Amino acid sequence: MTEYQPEDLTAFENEIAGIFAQGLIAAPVHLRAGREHELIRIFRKYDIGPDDYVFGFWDSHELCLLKGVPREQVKQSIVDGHSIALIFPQYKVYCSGIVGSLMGTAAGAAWALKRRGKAGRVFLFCGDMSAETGIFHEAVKYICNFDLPAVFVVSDNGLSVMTDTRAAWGSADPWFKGTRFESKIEYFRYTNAWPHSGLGKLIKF
Ligand SMILES: Cc1ncc(C[n+]2csc(CCOP(=O)(O)OP(=O)(O)O)c2C)c(N)n1
Repeated sequence: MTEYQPEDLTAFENEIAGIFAQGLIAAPVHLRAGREHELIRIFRKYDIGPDDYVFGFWDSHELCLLKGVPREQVKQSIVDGHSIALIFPQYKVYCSGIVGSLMGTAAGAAWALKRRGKAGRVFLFCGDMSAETGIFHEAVKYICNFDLPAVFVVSDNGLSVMTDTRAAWGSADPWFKGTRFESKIEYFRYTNAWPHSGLGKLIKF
């Protein structure tokens, strides 16, 4: 069970922001603030532990910490330029900077776990626009229909970079609201206190 508190996650992002502001990270960094309680709630609800797989995207600093990757290791990987696609195989954490790239992989991992009778579940964390992609729909349909050990977690900040997700799709709610697919989806809304990427000002390296 994770012992992280919301303020620990906030402090980590603030520390990374400080390092990035000094021009010491020559790569994109995506910071998040405002969803700490929700992420901790979900990690505790499912008691996500060493046997479980976590798939994430460009905004996964908090996920790595909550999954148990040592704080200094996460920090070093970010400083080394890997913030956008953090990968720690020994902790079963796999992230990608490509929209829609991991939903099929996550469904496949869940299928393999079930078929081999292995312990562990799959948790995929993505944003609201990512959740509107075709591959998200296909993968959720698959994990639902075969009752695979997987949960897709949607952190809805209402935006895709600077585009209003709901306006783009002409719907006030995500496509899965009120459908049977909700049984495999955790969904919450939040407002990100950081810009989509970076600090909102030009950083010189
Ligand atoms: C295939 C692909 N197209 C475009 C991008 C650029 N891009 C990065 S994040 C993003 C928005 C995704 O929005 P959402 O899923 O809601 O994520 P969040 O706002 O939570 O970061 C886009 C379009 C990308 N990384 N990959």
